[in-house]
Amino acid sequence: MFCYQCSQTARGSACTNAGVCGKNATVARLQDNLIFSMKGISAYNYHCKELGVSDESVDEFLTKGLYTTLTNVNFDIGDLVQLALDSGEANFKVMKMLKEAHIENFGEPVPAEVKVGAQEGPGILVTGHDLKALEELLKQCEGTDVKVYTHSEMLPAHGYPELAKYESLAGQLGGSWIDQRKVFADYNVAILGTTNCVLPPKDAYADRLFTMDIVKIPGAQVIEDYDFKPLIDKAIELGGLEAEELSTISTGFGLSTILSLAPKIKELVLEGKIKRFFLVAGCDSPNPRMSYYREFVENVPEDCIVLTLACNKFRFNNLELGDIEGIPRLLDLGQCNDAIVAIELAVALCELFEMELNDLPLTIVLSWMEQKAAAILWTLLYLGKTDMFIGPVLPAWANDDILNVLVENFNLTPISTPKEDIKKVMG
Ligand code: SF4
Ligand code: SF3
Repeated sequence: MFCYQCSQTARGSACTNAGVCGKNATVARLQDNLIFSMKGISAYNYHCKELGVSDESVDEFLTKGLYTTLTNVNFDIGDLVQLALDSGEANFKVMKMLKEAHIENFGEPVPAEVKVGAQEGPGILVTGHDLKALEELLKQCEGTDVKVYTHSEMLPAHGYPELAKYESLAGQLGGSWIDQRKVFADYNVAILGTTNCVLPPKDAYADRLFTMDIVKIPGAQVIEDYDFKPLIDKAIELGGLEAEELSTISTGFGLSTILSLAPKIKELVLEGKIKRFFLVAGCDSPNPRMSYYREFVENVPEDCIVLTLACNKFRFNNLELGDIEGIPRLLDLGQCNDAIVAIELAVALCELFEMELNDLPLTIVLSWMEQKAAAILWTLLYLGKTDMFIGPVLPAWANDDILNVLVENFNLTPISTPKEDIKKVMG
């Protein structure tokens, strides 16, 4: 444990073995876990509020959860596990609310083939999750020849009809957040960071990096009140990119699109032509073990479908997986907050096959990096999903006591090797 939140803290520096107040290590870690999960919920809740929607019960949960972690309030090992599951419920509500707000504002996503690579002319590269920011920027780029490119978690924007309608939305540059220092340096464009996972800039692009609103990074200029003029002016001042050879990647598989395929999917499952669905999803990180996820997808049997969301998709979304009688074998459902789409899809599959969630031929293989992934993990646990794989490393705040609970109650399994894990699942 590591706690230095009150003046009683050991040696005036930190309680690391046990709290002077009586808090034990497992309680401290469960409190940390709760705070991490609430940070994730707050990120999504913030975007909901930007789009004008809120849910009193989510706000109440955040207040209660934070109060619980105050000094000498709650040392119960059972209560804090329940609160973690409650955080999963609050995150379920907030992801659902955000999805509905996205659909209300930008339409429901439809499959899109996105051009990857530079096109001729001045450009702006937008990274992060904030679709409202992207929409405002696209509006303000109208009448200019500036091309707007997405990066990392902004890729799914191309699937939303009310964003894709803007001519300036040109394509995608780079992959997940981890390549930003190279991609931002390589392309001479103005850059906008809308949410988390923006790194302090390298000199090569510091003068053309902008953030906005709550996102502030040393060395970057801040856009206020959605006034993107300084960003657009910078893009024009920088001059044009040279066109390079383009490739494409697909995104935008919304719930309605997939449900329209439900009769065909049912037929293929009953005929044994689709054996299993894998949701391979989560964060990307520079950990060398992240190569697991590409290798996993490469080795998924040909009679299985891979669903994905969030930024670990860039590990494998350039693979050509083909289709099973017209059903694409790789379906990108969107951003990390679109985990709600995967959940709604799982519920629909339960109805389609008249099965319980854990009896579905669906295996979830997660990677986590930051606190939104922690909130999503707790959502899946709150829904009772068992037998999930998690990597590339186990959460450091979970000690043996906490891991035992997760293993015994949910059979949450650390990733091993792709081939061994696939064998375990497929039998
Ligand atoms: Fe130590 Fe307890 Fe104070 Fe934390 S709250 S610093 S564990 S005495
Ligand atoms: Fe990625 Fe940060 Fe987690 Fe939104 S952008 S999934 S890491």
